[in-house]
Amino acid sequence: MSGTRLRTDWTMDEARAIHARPLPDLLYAAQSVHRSHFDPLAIETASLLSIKTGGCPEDCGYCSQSAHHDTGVKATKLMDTEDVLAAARRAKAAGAQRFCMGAAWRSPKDRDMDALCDMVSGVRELGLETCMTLGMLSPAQVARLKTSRLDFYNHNIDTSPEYYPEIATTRSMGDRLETLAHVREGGLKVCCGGILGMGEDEDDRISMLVTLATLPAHPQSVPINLWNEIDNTPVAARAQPVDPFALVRTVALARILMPQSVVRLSAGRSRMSDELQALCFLAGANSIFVGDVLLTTENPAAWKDADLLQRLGMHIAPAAPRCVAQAAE
Ligand code: SAM
Ligand code: DTB
Ligand code: SF4
Repeated sequence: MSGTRLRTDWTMDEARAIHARPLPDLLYAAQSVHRSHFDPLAIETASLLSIKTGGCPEDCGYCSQSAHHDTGVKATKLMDTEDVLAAARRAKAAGAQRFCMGAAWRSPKDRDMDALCDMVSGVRELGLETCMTLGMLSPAQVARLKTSRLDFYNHNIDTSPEYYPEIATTRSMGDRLETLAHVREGGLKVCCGGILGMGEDEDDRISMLVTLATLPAHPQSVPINLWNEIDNTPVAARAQPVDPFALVRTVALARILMPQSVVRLSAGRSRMSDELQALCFLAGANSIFVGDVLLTTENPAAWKDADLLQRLGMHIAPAAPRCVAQAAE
């Protein structure tokens, strides 16, 4: 297996040219890159738990949990650590490899850090990889989470820098990039991707991926979400259906620009056909969320995912699918 040279100097013109290739050529190129870095039959599984739901002060126009939109999602307090650990045990028994804990915050309060660190170390002791997504972090907060053995931090750029001001005003792309720098420099693995279907155009999707692929280091995980429709949000008024082949092209471009990253087909799978998911796997997606719910919206039932992988002759990766080059490090 080879090393495709990792590049962090991709240009928009190069990315546009790859994205515009005839679909069979694009898929062939993406498969070739995928096979030179990963077992093409193995899919990583992550489970998601909302440890603090709703009432978020941010105004992200796509989100059910923003206090700015009347979406019917009830605000809760931070869950007790024991309840989080019980959910993690269930996720492990159901076959998840990574446990991702999400909070509807702009950033965590320092008074919550002890509980968050207990959650991380407890989940880690169960033998699961740990991921959190809590909003913006300071370098000191990153250091505390790292000491508790947090593996990944999820913080999405969500869309292109050009379209970002249309979807959120209480935070900027610059804020997101600053937290990503703290996370990267603090030694946590970065999970960072975005959402399709919020009314962005093709160039926005390409620009989002070029932004990720020209960070100082590629995110180790790249979630590609299809917007899960939430009524009464600003995005509901501007959302456009995504051509299934546009999703496949986005996944393939992510795979080619970031050859060693795990690409997760994230929100929106409940509305994807089996055939579309299979095409996304062929294009280089190699991770999914498992479990009936994401944070506040639905995800396919476990039996459906097991049935799909079995029919495709694919399987859940026995361990998180390390890129061959990373495994050697
Ligand atoms: N509050 C933290 C933050 O914004 O980083 C963490 C939780 S937030 C819900 C995590 C990510 O979920 C967002 O950045 C966005 O990419 C994704 N997301 C939120 N609502 C979504 C939806 N309706 N459909 C698809 N993805 C969504
Ligand atoms: C990511 O990119 N997708 C997940 C995870 N990171 C935190 C969140 C999806 C949320 C979908 C909408 C909801 O369930 O509220
Ligand atoms: Fe809050 Fe995160 Fe939702 Fe934005 S995406 S409103 S920060 S929970």
